Amino acid sequence: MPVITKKPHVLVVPFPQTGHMVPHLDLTHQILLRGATVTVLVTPQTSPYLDTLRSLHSPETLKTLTLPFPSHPLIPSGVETLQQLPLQALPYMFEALSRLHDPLVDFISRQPPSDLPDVILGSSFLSPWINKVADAFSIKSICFLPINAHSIYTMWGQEDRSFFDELETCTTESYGVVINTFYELEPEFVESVKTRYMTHHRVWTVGPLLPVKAGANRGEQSSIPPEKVSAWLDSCPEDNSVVYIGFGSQIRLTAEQTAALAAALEKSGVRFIWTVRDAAKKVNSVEDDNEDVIPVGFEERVKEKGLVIRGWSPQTMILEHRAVGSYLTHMGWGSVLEGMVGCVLLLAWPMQADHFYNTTLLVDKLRAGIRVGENKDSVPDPDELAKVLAESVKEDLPERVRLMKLREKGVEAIKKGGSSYNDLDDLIAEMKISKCGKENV
Ligand code: AWU
Repeated sequence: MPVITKKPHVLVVPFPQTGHMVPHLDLTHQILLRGATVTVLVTPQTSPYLDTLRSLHSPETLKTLTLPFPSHPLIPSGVETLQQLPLQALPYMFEALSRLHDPLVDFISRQPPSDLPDVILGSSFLSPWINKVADAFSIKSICFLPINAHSIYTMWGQEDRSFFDELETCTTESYGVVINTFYELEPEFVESVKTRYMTHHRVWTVGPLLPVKAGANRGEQSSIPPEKVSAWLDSCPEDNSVVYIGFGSQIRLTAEQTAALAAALEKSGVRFIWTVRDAAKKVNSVEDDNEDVIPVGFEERVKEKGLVIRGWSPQTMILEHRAVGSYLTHMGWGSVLEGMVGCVLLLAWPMQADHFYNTTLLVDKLRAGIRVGENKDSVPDPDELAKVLAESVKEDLPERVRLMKLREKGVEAIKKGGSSYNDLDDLIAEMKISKCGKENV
């Protein structure tokens, strides 16, 4: 007879990269609202990600376990997140994080029975060692995926599975998976993940995961006071007249791409906000040293039309503002969902990883976006891009209409009684049942 744990104690182990941590902590907020007690494993540099959650939940229900980041010969000391490194450093990050296994097992072993976690909710698809920690204490390891079902289906269906093989294995070996998507967006792919890969139905679709607090920092402090950005947007008289340009936390454009984009913005005449990653934040950059360099004189020439934010922008606030009508994006999944919820037209310039799968889903299959760039090496033609930018802020584009319909389904999914809301309830119910029926207090 399974034992019901009244308030499950969930150990959350996020992957230290903004695009993974932000939705993972949005999910953590949802399970805290449903009565769970949570301990989040961080290292010193990722502990600030919890500040917004700490302002919303008591230290009795939201606890922090801070462990030192394990050193690695190919990761400069002081670096603890992937966005500070080029994507090529991912294997080194895997190796470093796997050395959290022993200190985490040691920490759990020293807890009184009443403080033992009942379940781990981790990024085991990028940290296989998490499943091993769960096995050591005979508790469930539930894997959180900040990507969508179509990406999972595509990655695991590929011929060359060298990179994905281990990711798939440790995900399918977990007790179940939580996906930041909504069933109505991609039913055929959600069903495939259930039947073809997980071979069970412990697949919970809980998205779109929204910011826990409107206007809160997501990942880093905004480089410009958010109120200054919103005042700039408030000064734009027409709704949907502004293009937002942002490429997430991992991508930096080359100087050539930056110049082409600047030329297109100038030619288009559109109003815009452009977030340019702070090159100084990158460690051991393997990219062009003069990356992300805004052409001299550009900002002066466009100062009546555009706002350049160097570093980090209050992205969700921007995307939700009435003045913003389109979003030139790298198609990182969290940003795509934020653009959809913000009712903006997606202008897709996929760069790496799942960005291509997200573009196939949204642009090619659902026809709810427009492709404007090919990959991280392509350089757009300024004249062609200028035309697309000018066109993108017209309200009647068919792609925008289709995106709005998807948005309605996503908003319904997270409302009480919706598919994502119900899956969150089911997830909590599953967390309350211990894996082997042992007595949980
Ligand atoms: P986003 O989904 O854009 O993630 P990335 O930063 O691109 O990182 C994984 O996310 C993908 O699978 C990977 O391919 C990779 C990864 N933000 C902000 O508030 N201000 C800024 O200036 C820039 C970003 C926020 C943004 C979003 C998050 C980035 C899932 O793409 O609002 O919440 O940072 O998410």
